[in-house]
Amino acid sequence: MRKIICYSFCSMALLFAACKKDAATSADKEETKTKPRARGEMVFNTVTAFGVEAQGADIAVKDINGNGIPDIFLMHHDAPTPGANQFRYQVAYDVDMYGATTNFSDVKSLWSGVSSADGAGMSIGDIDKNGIPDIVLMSYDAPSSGPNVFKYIVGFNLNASGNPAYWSNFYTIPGISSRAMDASAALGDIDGNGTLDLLLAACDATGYIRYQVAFNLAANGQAATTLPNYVTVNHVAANNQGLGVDVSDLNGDGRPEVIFMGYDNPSGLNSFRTFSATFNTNGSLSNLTPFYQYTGVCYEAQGAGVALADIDNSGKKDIIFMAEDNPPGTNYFKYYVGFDLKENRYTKVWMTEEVPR
Ligand SMILES: [Ca+2]
Ligand SMILES: [Ca+2]
Ligand SMILES: [Ca+2]
Ligand SMILES: [Ca+2]
Repeated sequence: MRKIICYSFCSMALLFAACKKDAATSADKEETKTKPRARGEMVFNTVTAFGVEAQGADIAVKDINGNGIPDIFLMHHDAPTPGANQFRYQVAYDVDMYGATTNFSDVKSLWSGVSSADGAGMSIGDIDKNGIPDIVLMSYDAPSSGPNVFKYIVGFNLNASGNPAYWSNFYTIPGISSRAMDASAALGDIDGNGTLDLLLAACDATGYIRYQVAFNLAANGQAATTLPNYVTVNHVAANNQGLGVDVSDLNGDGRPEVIFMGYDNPSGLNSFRTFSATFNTNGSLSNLTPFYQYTGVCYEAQGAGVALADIDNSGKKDIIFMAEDNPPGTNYFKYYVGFDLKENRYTKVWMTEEVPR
């Protein structure tokens, strides 16, 4: 059984106490009327990762054991020296409102199809439309020369243990750069035709987030088409150590919103920086916002991810921020929940007010 340690970073809480106090406004009063949860509580979760070196990491949420309580998938793209790269993931079952649990699956491992990658991503959705969730694992293949490519594999029909009935072939989609600072993947029906599409994003070596869309995955996981060219979102950070992306209809109008997250790595504590937008059916973005920054969870990372899901069962989607901490020795997943995303009516930024910045 892997160990989970849930704790508040006392020093960090103190550090951010001042700005939190300033943020306590009438919105806080309004919230307390509608739900009993204590506001402003930051709970950082730490879970031991599955190796000492990663080339990408990601997080996803799905109730895989079907009991109505969210389960969290944590993925580490293992990059040993020497040895083949591997996707390794684990299910954290039935998490509480802060994303914490003591109940874990075993760790799954499979060859990731690459010997070197500049990032990795994971997403869960029912690609073959049989009512049973499927998992996509992607690495951003970084050959020694030439452009990178997104390379993904689908595990179809996950059981309650998180194991698929079978794996697809590997599929490749043209990349957005020759080098990158992490990559990520998210399933969503971007063109609105009822078949899942795969959003593939990477942060290039200069700090720009760019994406490609693999439209309409068939029952074997292969995409029908892609965008004619990749799309540039924006510059996120000159020194970036992680990228996350997730797609979800946050405002309930039937069109998917998207959040892109870069994990800025300045000299001190890292920060999560999010851009939000709405997808048009042609794969372009509307209402793309400037970045909005949240406190990070570590000083050095080898990948990061975000997931959009209602963790505290409030009826509103939350955002989970995760980075894979890279201290000397074993890595750790570190993550926390930002509750109840809300669109700022003026800036159009989808944000949670409960996390100090
Ligand atoms: Ca569950
Ligand atoms: Ca399925
Ligand atoms: Ca589609
Ligand atoms: Ca919520």
